[in-house]
Amino acid sequence: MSNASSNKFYLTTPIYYVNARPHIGHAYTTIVADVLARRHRLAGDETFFLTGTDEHGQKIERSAAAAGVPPQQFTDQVSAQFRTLWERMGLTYDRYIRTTDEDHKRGVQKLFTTLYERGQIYLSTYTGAYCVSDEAFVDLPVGTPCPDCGRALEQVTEENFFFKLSAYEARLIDAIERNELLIEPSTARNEVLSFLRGGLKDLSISRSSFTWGIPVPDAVQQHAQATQKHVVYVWLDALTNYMTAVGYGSEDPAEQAKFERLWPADLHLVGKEITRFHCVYWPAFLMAAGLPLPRRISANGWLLFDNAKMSKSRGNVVRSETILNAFGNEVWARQYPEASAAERDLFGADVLRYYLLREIPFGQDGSFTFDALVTRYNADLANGYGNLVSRTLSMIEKFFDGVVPTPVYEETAESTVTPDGFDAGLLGRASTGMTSSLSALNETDFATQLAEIAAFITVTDGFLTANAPWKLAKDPEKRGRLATVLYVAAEAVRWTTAALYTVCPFVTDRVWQQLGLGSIEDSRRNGELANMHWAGLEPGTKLGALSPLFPRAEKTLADSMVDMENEKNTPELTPASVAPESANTTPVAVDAPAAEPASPAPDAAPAGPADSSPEITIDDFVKVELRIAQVLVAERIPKADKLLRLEVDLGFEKRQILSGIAEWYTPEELIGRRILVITNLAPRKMRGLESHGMLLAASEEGGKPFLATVPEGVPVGTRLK
Ligand code: ME8
Repeated sequence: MSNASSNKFYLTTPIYYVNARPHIGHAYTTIVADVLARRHRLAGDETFFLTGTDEHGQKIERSAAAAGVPPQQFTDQVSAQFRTLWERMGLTYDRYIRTTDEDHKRGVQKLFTTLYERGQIYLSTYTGAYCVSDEAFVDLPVGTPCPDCGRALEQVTEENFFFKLSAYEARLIDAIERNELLIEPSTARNEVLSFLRGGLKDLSISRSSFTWGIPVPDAVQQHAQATQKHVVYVWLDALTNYMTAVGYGSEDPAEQAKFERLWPADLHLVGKEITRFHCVYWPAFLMAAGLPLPRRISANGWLLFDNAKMSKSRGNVVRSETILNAFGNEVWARQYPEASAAERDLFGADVLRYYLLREIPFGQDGSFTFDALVTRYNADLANGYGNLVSRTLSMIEKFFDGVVPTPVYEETAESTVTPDGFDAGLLGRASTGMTSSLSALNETDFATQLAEIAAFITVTDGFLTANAPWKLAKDPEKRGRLATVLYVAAEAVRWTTAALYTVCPFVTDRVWQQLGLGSIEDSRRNGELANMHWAGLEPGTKLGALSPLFPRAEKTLADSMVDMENEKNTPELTPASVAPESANTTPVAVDAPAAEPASPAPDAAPAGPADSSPEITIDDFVKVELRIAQVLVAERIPKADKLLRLEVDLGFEKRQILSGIAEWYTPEELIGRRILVITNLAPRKMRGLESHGMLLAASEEGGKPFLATVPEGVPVGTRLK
């Protein structure tokens, strides 16, 4: 392990959109940042870890409108959900920035003015396509699906300020090729380079058709003779958070000094879908403003659930809260019923942290499953680490009254417990695998590092089994060897614990206390963790009170987590309230071209004769996700007489749905109407357009479908069960 250094290390996560609540995809990047921040602190670096929320733009404005609250109130609520969750999880960020913070707004205005004054911005008119979901201008025809997210591109014709992005192509390529701007993994770097080689167009960096954003400074608007009021393009606003969070734009000398010290950022952690914004736009803005570029941008892959990217738009998300609650309440609190809520959460957070980093090779996509989470917990933490800790420490308790024994080296040639014998095995591994795990500050290959630790645990277990201390204890002649075996095992536990500290800060602290070493945070602060050397454990150390650390998780825990996820979506409606308008008809999902009958909710079945649908269980029914939606856009599709293209708002996102109701409903009567939608059908393409969902209606064979009605006052997005 390298000695304490005095470098600074400034790292960031993306700032998350507040149009929906956090899920474990957001937690993933933030956990990686937390692990790296802890490592740098451990090494003595002046570490600054930034996270926060991205709160402006059309998408957020629309979500707030759909929720029926003013945007500021809406963003306050959702931003607080992210922050509360990060606190429950014990994430050690140094600042939680919100793009609605005053100092951020000032900094963005300063950057905009600087770019304008340096001749990097001009006023013009943009006509073309915009993807509201990605908040991105797209060079494709309006109405076609966005190449990134598949949602329909919208028409925008606006007076905009433009940034001279096209002037930066060669300079960006150069910076990346010379590794002045490091991009990882190489797949992301190659993609960015090929995007750049394809040529760059100037970029619109203001919007004038809505108001929820940071105003372009008046002086700039006047000087440019803008005819509209402009707000700063949300990505320019958002990216600038990395500087405003550490003092850019402040008049306060202390803040200015902070910026001088911390900028440029050493690492931007991002998900792979936003590398272009970070590796093309962001460095170009900085070059244009004469500011240093971030040193490194590292893209994580996607967490997949049911083989698709976990995302709020697909609705296939898993909440971190489910894992905290399940492991906190059903595993930790079963062992420790008195445990505080904070302790339960931190235990659950450790399990999630370990699982995500161990299971998914960083940079690649990886599937999340509840079964794998439980299996991994039981295998690596309960049986592996937990078992090693408990068998080692309880034998020291039993055979040496809870005091770490003094090793005695025996010289017999056949003994496994000679200095040569065990040093070559355990110490050798400790000083290679474990040391690399502890000191690899810039390494993000967490899965390999954790596999090395798991391998070390296996070797130590094998060492204990081979030397059978419980047998040695029966022979007073073997007291010296017993002391040696248990000392070596305890030292191995200490190393393992130090190596796991950044990934599992809560449980490693407990082990540290049981080893008699006090708080692991104190050991981190006083440099002990950064200066590990073999045989550093003092013989004579009195162990702390022993108690189990990783109660086994039952296999059924995976099912309870699935149930918890479903309960999160508990409807605020009773099934009866969704009864169709016409009582003697069967509810059907109206889709195009052929409508497939959907099974009715058991309690909501109409009074008419039972139809021939096979009986289903409640488990079958809960698989269908029904939600209240509001129609935002409805239009006919050329050359498709029966089809309407709808854009509906689900509260947490907008969807495009094609529906075969054009013969019965005009677009005008649908716009603004609240309807019921089946939201978890896999998307499919019709007439080259994606349809993602079905409308629920009642209809007799071949007759007019009556769209199911929704009671007033129930928010858009509410789920029905
Ligand atoms: O893009 N797998 O915000 P966002 C892995 N506001 N990581 C995931 C993930 C998944 N399934 N889902 C989300 C934005 N993430 C902008 C960023 S930065 C100046 C502005 C993580 O709420 C991942 O880090 O859509 C991804 O890039 C980020 O959350 C996107 O969060």
